[in-house]
Amino acid sequence: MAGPAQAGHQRARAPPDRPRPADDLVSYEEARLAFRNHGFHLETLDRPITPLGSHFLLIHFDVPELRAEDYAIKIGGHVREPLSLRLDELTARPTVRQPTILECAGVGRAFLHPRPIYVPWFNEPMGVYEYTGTPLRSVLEQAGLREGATEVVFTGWDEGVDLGVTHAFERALPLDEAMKDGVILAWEANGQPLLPAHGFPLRLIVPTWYGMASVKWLRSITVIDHTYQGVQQKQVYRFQTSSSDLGRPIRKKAVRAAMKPPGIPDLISRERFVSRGRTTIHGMAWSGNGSITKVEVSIDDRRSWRPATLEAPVSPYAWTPWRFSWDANRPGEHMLSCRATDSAGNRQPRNPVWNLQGMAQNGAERVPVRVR
Ligand SMILES: Nc1nc2c(c(=O)[nH]1)N[C@H]1C(S)=C(S)[C@@H](COP(=O)(O)O)O[C@H]1N2
Ligand SMILES: [Mo]
Repeated sequence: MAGPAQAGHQRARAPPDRPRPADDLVSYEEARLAFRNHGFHLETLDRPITPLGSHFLLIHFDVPELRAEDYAIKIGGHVREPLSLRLDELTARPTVRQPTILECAGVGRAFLHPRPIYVPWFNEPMGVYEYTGTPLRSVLEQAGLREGATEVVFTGWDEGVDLGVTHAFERALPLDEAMKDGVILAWEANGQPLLPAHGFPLRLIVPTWYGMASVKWLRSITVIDHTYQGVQQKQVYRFQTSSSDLGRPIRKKAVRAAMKPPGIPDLISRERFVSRGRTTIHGMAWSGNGSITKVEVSIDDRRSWRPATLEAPVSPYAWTPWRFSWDANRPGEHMLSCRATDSAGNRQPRNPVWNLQGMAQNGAERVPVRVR
């Protein structure tokens, strides 16, 4: 497993053979977390919908064992009429099918040094499943929001210990975010019941926020009239520049473009081999703060940039496909990169931006390719 920052890229320049034993190993804990929480299969990045099983996974504690037959979710708190809805009652409600991009806020953590010991993602914690579900807004409206309601808390069935605190995985959304179009209670992905690891039988989907907001294995939804103070909100998922900096909460996905690695891989280094000649590079781009207005590609390690061609996303909540024609006529090493700009004017930085928890990194991706 490659180490921090650019170590993976340096190793990629070694001869394409089994390398010497690594001296830049990630920790034992990180390796174990990486097995439980696998990444997106980048070779599927030219498909608008990610095949089941090729989407990334992030499970904080254990996958709870839940049965569809006796499942019901409670909606209560600061509402006029608390509800309990069974799965068959949920699926009888107005239903939408919605391809939606999910991305973990820990993206790019492995590029940072020093970094916290947690899932050592590079650029692969993302995916687009086509979710089937019902809009959250109509469920909240049925329960009837009472005067003074400010936030909505989503509680999962999974429980564990983080920062010494025993808790169920739980996150809150401000009321206006919870009421937005696209926020759904989902029971299917790609036309099949959610896989157990992805939240069976019911999960929340919040399209514009990083993945932690999309609570899986939903147990209850509670409307509150104050500011939620749970561990996963107030301590974890903050962009901090030092341990004394309280930081700002991580919320919406930063703009990012990802490239389907061209050609074929070397088994160990994952370096790519491409035959000489013209080759089309495919990728996807997305942002939690608007639509994608531009994607650029660099073939000289981010010195110069040329525009890629954009295609329409299959849903306003999915990613935007892009492609770029590369005349790979010079044999040898090349460093390819891509970067996106969104409709709010945000553009990816050239390099990762360090922060204490290793969150929301969106520096332009670097993909080493050997032309032969
Ligand atoms: N109940 C519960 N919901 C959860 C999590 C969790 O551990 N427990 N992980 C969150 C995080 S951090 C992410 S990135 C997404 C991952 O969703 P996926 O595993 O379906 O890709 O689920 C979110 N919802
Ligand atoms: Mo995440």
